[in-house]
Amino acid sequence: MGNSCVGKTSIVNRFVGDKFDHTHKATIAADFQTKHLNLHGNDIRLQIWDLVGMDTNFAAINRSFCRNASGALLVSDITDMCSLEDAGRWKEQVDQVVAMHGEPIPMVLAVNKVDLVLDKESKGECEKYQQMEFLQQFAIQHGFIGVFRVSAKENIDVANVFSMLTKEMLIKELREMEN
Ligand SMILES: Nc1nc2c(ncn2[C@@H]2O[C@H](COP(=O)(O)OP(=O)(O)OP(=O)(O)O)[C@@H](O)[C@H]2O)c(=O)[nH]1
Ligand SMILES: [Mg+2]
Repeated sequence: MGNSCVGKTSIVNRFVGDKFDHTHKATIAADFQTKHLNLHGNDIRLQIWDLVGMDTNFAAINRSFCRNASGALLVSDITDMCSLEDAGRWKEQVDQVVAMHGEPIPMVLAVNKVDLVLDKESKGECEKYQQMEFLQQFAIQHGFIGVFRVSAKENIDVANVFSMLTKEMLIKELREMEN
């Protein structure tokens, strides 16, 4: 989830099909793709829902898609501070509609398009809100289990975002099975 144009579809396409498209085709309502993973000997079929950008409000359609989710990836664009602030807001809204066994579902923050700031950063010209230290504080404050600066375009850390989220989802499932 995340604002429109932050790169949600691009992240899923990179992760599932290892491909990238420079053009923006707005997602209508929702798409989903599946990906098989093996994590620590566990065969996992991830069902990944790619929801419509939510600039205006947390639309009813997203609310219903979220209800059965066991984890969520919130995406922002590193060049757009509003999209980061909104990601914090969407997280609160997701917490209100979905809980697993009385607890919030694990959510990871992916700050996308990091390729666009790497040059600036090497010259020390990066904005504070684009830097990892700030983002880590932001993630802690908003209750994300982790934050990554990623690039769907350059394939930076995309797989790591999904592994972290999936591991946390798996831990929750296994803990629940033991109880
Ligand atoms: N430079 C750069 N551009 C990116 C990256 N990821 C996506 N883009 C571009 O950003 C634009 C929007 O990407 P989408 O993946 O369609 O964004 P979205 O969040 O799915 O958009 P909606 O479906 O409308 O909500 C496209 O032109 C992409 O090529 C990235 O990592 N780096
Ligand atoms: Mg899309």
